[in-house]
Amino acid sequence: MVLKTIIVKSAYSSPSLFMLLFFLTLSGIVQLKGQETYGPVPGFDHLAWHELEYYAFVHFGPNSFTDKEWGDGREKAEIFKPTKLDCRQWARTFKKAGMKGIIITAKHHDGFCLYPSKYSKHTIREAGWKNGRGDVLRELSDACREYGLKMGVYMSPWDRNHPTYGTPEYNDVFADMLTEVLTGYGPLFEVWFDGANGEGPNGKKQEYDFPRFNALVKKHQPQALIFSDAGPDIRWVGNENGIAGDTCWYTMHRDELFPAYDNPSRLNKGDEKGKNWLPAECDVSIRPGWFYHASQDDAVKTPHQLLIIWQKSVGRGANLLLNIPVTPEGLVHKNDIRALMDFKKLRDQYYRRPLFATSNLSRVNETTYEADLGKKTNFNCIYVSENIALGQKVKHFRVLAFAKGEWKQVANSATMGRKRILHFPEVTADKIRIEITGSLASPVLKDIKVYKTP
Ligand code: FUL
Repeated sequence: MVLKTIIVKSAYSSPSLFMLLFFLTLSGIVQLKGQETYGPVPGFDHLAWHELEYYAFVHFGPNSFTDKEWGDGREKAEIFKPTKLDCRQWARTFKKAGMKGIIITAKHHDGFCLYPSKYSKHTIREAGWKNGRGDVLRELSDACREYGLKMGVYMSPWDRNHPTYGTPEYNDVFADMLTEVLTGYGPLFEVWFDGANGEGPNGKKQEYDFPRFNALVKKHQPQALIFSDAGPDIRWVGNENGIAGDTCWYTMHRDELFPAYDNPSRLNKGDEKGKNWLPAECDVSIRPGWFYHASQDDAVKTPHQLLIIWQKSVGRGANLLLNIPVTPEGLVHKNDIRALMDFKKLRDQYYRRPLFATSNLSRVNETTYEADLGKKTNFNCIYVSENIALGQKVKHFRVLAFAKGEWKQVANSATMGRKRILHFPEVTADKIRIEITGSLASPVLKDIKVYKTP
């Protein structure tokens, strides 16, 4: 809401006034002319989350030993016996790959807890690993701290082992298990609730008490964002291929969503009229399965396949959660390491060295921005970004290049968001324009970068 619109020129010459203005602007108390917010806007935690862009998912548990994707909860705990578990190797690898965090399956559908939960008899303690004193979450939390990565947890409410599953008592059990995870391992950036809801050991399904689970997250980890089919903070992108919609709004009506919400195409696109900031996260596995299977060692996605996924997720303004299943030994497999590193090299080759970059675009009019490249430049790719702190406004836009004395369209696109990467046939030009052809409110572009990619 605009309380007051002011322009304080002198603030820029006084550091303390500038800081005050900066704070008031961020907090929405003061808005500069032309910088009005529109619709829902992201808070600090969402803005920080958007900046993460790319982080790892790790599926690990009894399934890694039984060659299954879904354990039925009757697996003997002792099968979980990693001989070389090294969370520092995971963290080192993911850090080098340019990832910003790790989300681990603390508990999958088989109910097995990778930490010694007091509320279950199907945990790493019963596995006897490290004489019953092992705790993968503890090791991962230490490794994340050491390597400066954020940590998140995946918790499956569906539990095919717990005897109370399918009764109201189970919601207490799950709330207690969740509290252990929320209070025992330092700050978490994301809590990932899997919406799957099948039968438990007594053949009954559970009615999950998500409001209670969400409240626990907000109580113990107020900065953590909650992912589930229904948000409340991050939405599923509607597929497990890691692909965001070409049109991708950060907004949706949270009230319309519910666990197991079955409208993938709406989740994929979002809703330009949405009342809530509910951005999409693209989850996908580097292998065909979520868990490790030796038979898939040669089916690791190639760096080029990963690049295409990147362009269709991060390049459309969403976040990419890439799953790397660790081996039964407890390590990231060498084929996955190679793919991650080569993918990083490829990304650097493509997007590390822009030929031109500016956050100081001149405005030709209300809807057209221009940048002078300074010299004739040969390029085939552009990155554009709008200031999402003011809300997401751009519905569609086109890119024009000034070549041979005239403006020529080189690309057009749906929504812009915090990052839009567009590739097009090579062009040589010394000026470019971004023309906003549809916008929910006065658009505010943040920056652009121009590239020549391989
Ligand atoms: C799904 C699960 O059923 C899969 O096993 C996997 O964990 C995937 C990320 O979410 O709902």
